[in-house]
Amino acid sequence: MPQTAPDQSHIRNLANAIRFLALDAVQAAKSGHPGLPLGMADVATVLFSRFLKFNPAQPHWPDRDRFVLSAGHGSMLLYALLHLTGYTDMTLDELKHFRRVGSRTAGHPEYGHATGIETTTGPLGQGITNAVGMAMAERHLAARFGSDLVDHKTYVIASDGDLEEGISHEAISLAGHYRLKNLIVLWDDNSITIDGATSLSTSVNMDQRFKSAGWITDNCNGHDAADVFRALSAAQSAGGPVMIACRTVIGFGMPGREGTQKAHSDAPGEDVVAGTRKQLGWEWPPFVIPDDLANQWRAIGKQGESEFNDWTARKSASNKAQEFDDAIGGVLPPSLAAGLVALKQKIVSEKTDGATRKLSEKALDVINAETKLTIGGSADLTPSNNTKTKNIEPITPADFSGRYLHYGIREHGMAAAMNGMALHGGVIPYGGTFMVFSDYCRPSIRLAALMGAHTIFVMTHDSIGVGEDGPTHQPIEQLAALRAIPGLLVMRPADGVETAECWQIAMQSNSNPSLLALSRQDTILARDSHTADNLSARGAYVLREAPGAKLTLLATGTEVGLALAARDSLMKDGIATRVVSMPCWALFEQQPAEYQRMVLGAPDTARLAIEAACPLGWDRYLGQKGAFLGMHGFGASGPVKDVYAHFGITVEVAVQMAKDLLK
Ligand SMILES: Cc1ncc(C[n+]2csc(CCOP(=O)(O)OP(=O)(O)O)c2C)c(N)n1
Ligand SMILES: [Mg+2]
Repeated sequence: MPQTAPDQSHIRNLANAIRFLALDAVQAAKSGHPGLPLGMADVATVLFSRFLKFNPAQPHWPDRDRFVLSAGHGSMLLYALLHLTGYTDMTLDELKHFRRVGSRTAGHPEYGHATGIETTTGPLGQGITNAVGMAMAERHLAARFGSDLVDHKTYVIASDGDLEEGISHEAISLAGHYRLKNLIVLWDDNSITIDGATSLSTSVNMDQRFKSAGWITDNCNGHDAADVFRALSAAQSAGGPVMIACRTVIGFGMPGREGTQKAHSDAPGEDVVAGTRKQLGWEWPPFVIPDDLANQWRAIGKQGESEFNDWTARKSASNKAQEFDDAIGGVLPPSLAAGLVALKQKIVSEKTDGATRKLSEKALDVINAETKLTIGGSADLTPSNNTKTKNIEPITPADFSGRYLHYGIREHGMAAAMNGMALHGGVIPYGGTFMVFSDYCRPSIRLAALMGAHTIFVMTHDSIGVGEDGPTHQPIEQLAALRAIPGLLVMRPADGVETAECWQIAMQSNSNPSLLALSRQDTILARDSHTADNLSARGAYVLREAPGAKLTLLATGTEVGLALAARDSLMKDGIATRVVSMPCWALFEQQPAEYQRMVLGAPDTARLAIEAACPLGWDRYLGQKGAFLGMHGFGASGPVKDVYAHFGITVEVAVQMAKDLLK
C-alpha cells in the first residue's frame, strides 16, 4: 500500500485530463453529464493512481478490484479513466463518438460494450447494490480458495440519487449485516441533484444512516488529494464496509455552473467550455492530452502488472488452480446434466407428482451436490420457495464458505446483488420470492437481461393457485410482463420432469438470466414416459398427440394438468385433441418456423390456450380459430379449488369452450 500522500498539484493535473476529456466529449455530443466527472475527477484520480488494483492489459483478471460507477450518468468519468489508463478498446475515437449509435461510449456505462465496465449503471441505486453482490462473491470465493487467489475490494462511486433510491437501503443494510469489509463506497456528497439543492427533498443524516447499518464512515474534502488519500488509506484495513462522504463541487471549474444543478447535465456551450479551460489553466485543444500527462496516466495503468504477475505465479503454484479456473469459467461438470436426467427418470418411474416449487428443490438437490458454483437464497421465504437444500449451509458474517444467503425481506436488493455476483464470476446465484413480488425485483431483472447476466430468479406461488392469501398475493399480469423483457427466459414447468429440464436450461444458459415460475399447489405428472432429451429446451412441444385432431390445447405450468383432464373428457366424446405444453415462450420463438407450425397445429384447426394469468400475449398463438381460458382481472381469496372454480378455470369450462370452438 502507498505510504506517502500524493501531491495536490500532481493529482489536479491528472484529474484535469479526465475533466477535459469528459467536457469535450459532452460538448461534442451536445448531450451528457459533465457535473459528476468534473466533481469527482480528483477522488477518482487518487483511487486509480494509489489504491485500485487493476491491469488494463488483463481486464478479466479475476482478482482485480472492481470499480462500480453507480452514478452511471457520470459515464464520461469512467470512459476517460479507461482511455487514460490504457484499456485498448477505449480509444480516443470512442470518446469522440460519445453517445453515438455503435460506439462503446453509450450515454451510461453498458456492461459488455467495453472492458473495464463491470456493470451497467444508469438506473440509480443499482450499481451500489450490484457492488454488494460483487463483494459477497469475493468473500465467498476467498473462503473457498484462500486469499492467495482471491483478495480484492469493490469500490463504488455513488451519488445523492443512488443513496436516495429505496434499493440503497436494502444494499446498505445487507452489506452492513454481512460486514463486507472489502466494500468501499465513495459518496459524491455535492448536495445537488437535478431539481436543485438536496435540501429540497432530503434531510437524512447519511453518516448516521450508514453507521446504524453497521458501516464504518468517514468524510473528506473531495478536492484535497491528501485528504482523499487519508480516508482511502484508513478504509483499507477496516473491519466492515466503509462509506466515505467526499465533499465535492459538482461541475468543478465550470464558470457560472459549478456548485449548481446547472452543472449536472447538458453540453454547457463553447463559452463555458472555454471559461473552464481558463479557470483550470488547461491550454490544450479538445481531446488533446499533453504527452507527459498521457504518459503518467499510462504508467498508472501499468502499476498493477507486477501484482498481476505475482498472482499468476501464485495461481500456477496452487493445487486449486484448475478448480479456480473452472469456477471463474462457470464450468459445470457433465455429472450435473446426467444427474438431472437420472432425476427425470426417477420421477417418471416413481410417478412423483406435487408442487413444482417442491420438485424444484429436488432438482436443486442434484445441482447443489454436483457443482459448488451455486449460491442460493431467498428474500425471507425459504420454506415457501424451497430454495435451501440440505446439502448447503448458510453464509454468515463470520463464515462466508456457505452457499445460502438469507437476504431478508429485500427482494429488490436480492435481485441486484445476485446480478453483481453473476457479473463478478465464480458463482451462479439463484434466489427466490413470491412470483407476485417479482414486481419488486423487476428493475434488476430487466438489467440482468440487458447485461446477459447469469442470474436465476426463482418465483414460486405463481398464480391464483396460492388460494387463501388472496389477490395481493396472486400474480395475474406478472407472467406477461416478464415475458416482455427481451432475453429473459421465463419458464413455467408443468411437472417434476419439466422442472428438472428448466433447471438444466437455467444452469446452462450462461449469457442470459432465467426465471422459473413455480407452483404452490400440486401438479400431476404430465410426462408419463422418460426421455433423456430436454423437451422443454424447445420451449413448447406436443405432450399428447391425437391423429386427425382438429383441436389443440395449449397450456403452461399447473394448467397443463387441467388440459390433460379436458383432453380425456373430449376424447371420450370422440373429439381427437392434442395437448401442447409451453414451458418457455422465448425458447419456442427461437425454434424454426416449421417446428413452431408443427407444434401449434394446422392453421385451420382450433386452439384453446389455458393459463391462470392474464391473456396478454396469447393471441399470437391462438390462430384463426382460438380462445383463451384464464384470468381477466385480479384474483380472490379462498381455497385453491374454489378460486379456480370461481373464475371458471375448470375442466368443464375448458371442454365446453373447446366444443364451442369446433362448432
Ligand atoms: C432510478 C432513476 N431515477 C431517475 C433517474 C434520472 N436521474 C439521473 S441523475 C439524477 C439525480 C442527480 O442527482 P445526483 O444523483 O446527486 O447526481 P449529481 O447531479 O450530483 O451528479 C436523476 C434523478 C435515474 N437515472 N435513475
Ligand atoms: Mg448530487
